Formats: sequence, C-alpha cells, structure tokens
Amino acid sequence: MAAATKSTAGSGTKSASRSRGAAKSAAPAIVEFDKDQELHAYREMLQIRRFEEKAGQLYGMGLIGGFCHLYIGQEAVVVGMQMAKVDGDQMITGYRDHGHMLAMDLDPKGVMAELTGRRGGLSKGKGGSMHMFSKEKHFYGGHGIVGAQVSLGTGLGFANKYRENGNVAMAFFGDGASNQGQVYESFNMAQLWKIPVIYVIENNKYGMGTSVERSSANTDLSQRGASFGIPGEQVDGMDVRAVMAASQKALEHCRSGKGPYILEMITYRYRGHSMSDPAKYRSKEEVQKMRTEHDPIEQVRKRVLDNGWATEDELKALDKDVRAIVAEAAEFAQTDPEPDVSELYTDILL
Ligand SMILES: Cc1ncc(C[n+]2csc(CCOP(=O)(O)OP(=O)(O)O)c2C)c(N)n1
Ligand SMILES: [Mg+2]
Repeated sequence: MAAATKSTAGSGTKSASRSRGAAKSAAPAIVEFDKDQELHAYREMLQIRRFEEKAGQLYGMGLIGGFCHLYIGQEAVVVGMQMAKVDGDQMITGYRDHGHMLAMDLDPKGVMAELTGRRGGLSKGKGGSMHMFSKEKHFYGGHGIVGAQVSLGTGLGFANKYRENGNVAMAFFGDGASNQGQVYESFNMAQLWKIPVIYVIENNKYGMGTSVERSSANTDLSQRGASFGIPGEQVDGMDVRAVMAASQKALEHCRSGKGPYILEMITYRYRGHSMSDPAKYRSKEEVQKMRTEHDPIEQVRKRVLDNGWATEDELKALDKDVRAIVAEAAEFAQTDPEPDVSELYTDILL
C-alpha cells in the first residue's frame, strides 16, 4: 500500500483523510502511477527545481531586481494538478508563480528573461517575477496582492460557465491568503452560482514569517468553505500521486456542474519567503527533516529506481537534459537586451 495514504507532509498533526465538518470530503484512494506518469512527474518537478535553483543564483549575482519568491519544495502541487487538468483549464496564482508557469508549458527562456528584465521576457521585461501571463497557455498570472487572484480566478470560472466551455479554473493561494476577506466573498458567489473553480490552498505552513498556528483560528483550511457548503479536503501535497488523484476528483466535481471545490495541499517551502528572508522563524532541523523525509522529487526517484523503470545513469542523463534547458534559459536571460526606452510608455493604462 502506498505510503501517501498514511501520512500528510511534515510534522503537522492532521491526517490527509481525517474527516471533520459537514463539507468534508473523503480523500480519494491513492492512484499508483505507471512508468510514463512517474517519469513525466519526475522530469516536470525536476525542471521546476533546477529552474528555481538557477533563479536563486542569478538573484545572488544581482541580476534579478525586485522580488523573487522560489517554489522549491512545493513542486508536486502544481505538477500533480497539471497532470489531472485538460486543455483549456486555467491557472492563476500569486507571486510564487515560476513553477506554475513552467507546468503550464510556458517557455523557460521567457520566464527567466522576465526575471532579469529583458525584452524577450514574457512581459517584455517590464513585469518581473510576479507579473507574467499567457492567454494562449491559459495562465492568468502572477499577482502581487495577497488574495487578489482568488476573486480573479472565480471570474475565470464564471467565464467558463457563461461560455459553456466545460473548463475549470484553478485558483492557487497560500495559507496566509486564506485569511483574506475577498476569499470568502468569492466562495459565496462561486457556490451560489455553481462556478467551476477549484480553490487550491497551498499550505506551506508559513505566511512570510508567521506560522499557520499563529495566524489561523482554525488550521484545517480545507474547511474554510464549510459555511457555504463547499466541499474540501486535505491532500499530501508532497506526493504528486495524491495531488493528481485529488485534483481529478475535484475537477470532475466542478466540470459536472456541482460548483466549486477546495483542495488544501499540505506542502512546504524549503527556501525563505522571498530571497530577502533570513528565515529566523523556523529551525534548520525542521527544514532538513522535510527535505530528507518528504521531498516530492526524491519520492518519485525512489519509486522509479525500485521498480526498475530507469537506472541511476538514465536519471542522471535526464537531469543533464533538464540542466541544459535551464542553462540555455539563464544564458538567454543574461544576453538578451533590456527593453528599449520607447517601451516605457507602452502596455500601460493611462
Ligand atoms: C494585500 C496584501 N497584504 C500583504 C501583503 C504582503 N505579503 C506578501 S506575501 C505575504 C504572505 C502570504 O503568505 P501565504 O499566503 O501563506 O503565501 P506563501 O508566501 O507562503 O506562498 C504577505 C503578507 C501583500 N502583498 N498584499
Ligand atoms: Mg504560506
């Protein structure tokens, strides 16, 4: 039996399938991945990890201005959801957005060049880390205002319903953002109008330097929709299989016209809130424990090797491939020119 059904990530006291409250939905049984799925998940998560490591390096070299929030540790959340969605389903998130963009198939060169403010960046070098979009790939940002994407994501879901296109919007936000007022205005409307939107709460245990326990009266965030009758469940967000299984169930719920769904992904960020965070609010041991016992990529790697689906050498070659893609992106992000001065007054609302 897969370990993922037995434990949630980290040292939290909650279990992935514990039931409480009227709207609590039972977690689906773990779906074992086949070889292709494991290797796909491995590659996608590794690409995000290597991209973020490189972004951290470029930031350290002074090549990235402004904010930069890394997604390292949380990769399974977005990759598991990507594996469950269908074409046309939208994603929208906050400022910790690089992983979502890579999972939505946005060009790593375009993302990295946006971080360094170059003209080949996805927002022509004028948006930076927190502000990138792609209508073509159904990615709607990249938002710096905590919680803003929840209302906007509800609007994306409303558009799906209005257009009868069968798609579902996925609005990602953090444990800190889950205490924002506009989240509940959105919940009310979404349930009232049966809007196809999944509220994905990425509970990485901290909002900046404040732990969930210090900021939230009820730390079972999956139940935040209970008073509206929105079903929700906690998911082991470090296990990509658990994420995919829960996402499939939630997507099916929304697509069949039953309205919104809440998925609380129990996850963890290894790095500070942003690059300027000394992270004094948690111990090194806590971070190390998550890395060694719950790492989303290591879990897949171990299963792949145990099943004999790839050798160490083959995984090394895959890592080399991924590193080459990231190196190319970093090279482009350092050599592409900055935007022309004439761009200063374009793409803005006056
Ligand atoms: C409306 C608003 N209030 C405060 C901030 C400052 N701020 C930026 S990130 C953040 C913490 C959010 O934490 P969480 O939602 O848990 O997301 P995480 O950073 O952990 O991914 C705060 C308070 C902001 N950007 N917008
Ligand atoms: Mg958080």
